[in-house]
Amino acid sequence: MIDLWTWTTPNGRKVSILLEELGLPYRVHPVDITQGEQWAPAFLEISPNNKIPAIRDDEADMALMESGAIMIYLAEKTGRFLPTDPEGRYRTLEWLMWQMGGAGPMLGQAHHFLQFNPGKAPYAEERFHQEAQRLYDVLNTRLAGHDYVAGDDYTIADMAIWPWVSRYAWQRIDLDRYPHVKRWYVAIAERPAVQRGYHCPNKVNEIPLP
Ligand SMILES: N[C@@H](CCC(=O)N[C@@H](CS)C(=O)NCC(=O)O)C(=O)O
Repeated sequence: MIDLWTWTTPNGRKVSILLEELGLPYRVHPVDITQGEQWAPAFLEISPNNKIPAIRDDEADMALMESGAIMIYLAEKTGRFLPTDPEGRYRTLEWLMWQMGGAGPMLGQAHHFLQFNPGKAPYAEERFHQEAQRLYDVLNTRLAGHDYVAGDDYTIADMAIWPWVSRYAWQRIDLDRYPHVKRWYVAIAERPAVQRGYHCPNKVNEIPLP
């Protein structure tokens, strides 16, 4: 059995979507990060960086934090959603790292300044809005020539990026300006496993659709 500590955020949803796609049984432990539950000593034992998501896999006696590492772990455990041929494998890891090191942190800052603190820091609003648009341009160009970010197959890289794109409204992004991203986003939103994983640990809103 896998235990998942999570909350209704893009980083949390990446892992619940993957667990749903894999059909693995898992127990959910909600960590309400708006109430400081990420600082509880028991949670810090599993996630020393005080952030969700984190998992524990009893079968392997393995606890992990960091969504990218968790996704690689689950994909390798099951042999799914991380191709084994070099082109597929490294293209998947490349786009997973793009999300972890670029899209996630930058779009997170866009949420902070554009959605939650508008008017307080015009420079930061402009900087992170421009960076958001640049990232959507990069993704749109990639998806112009491929069904999914790593190529022909749906992989953990798509599952990592998609929940961040689902917050396009918070980022002041008009998906009509990125038609390939829009096509990819809507197709993934239609997957039943994505819909179940999105509403973990609870339902706060419908999946946004353009
Ligand atoms: N690089 C980490 C980032 C995780 C992260 O930023 N989690 C946020 C929610 S999306 C969190 O737990 N924030 C609580 C806090 O910062 O105290 C990952 O991908 O797992």
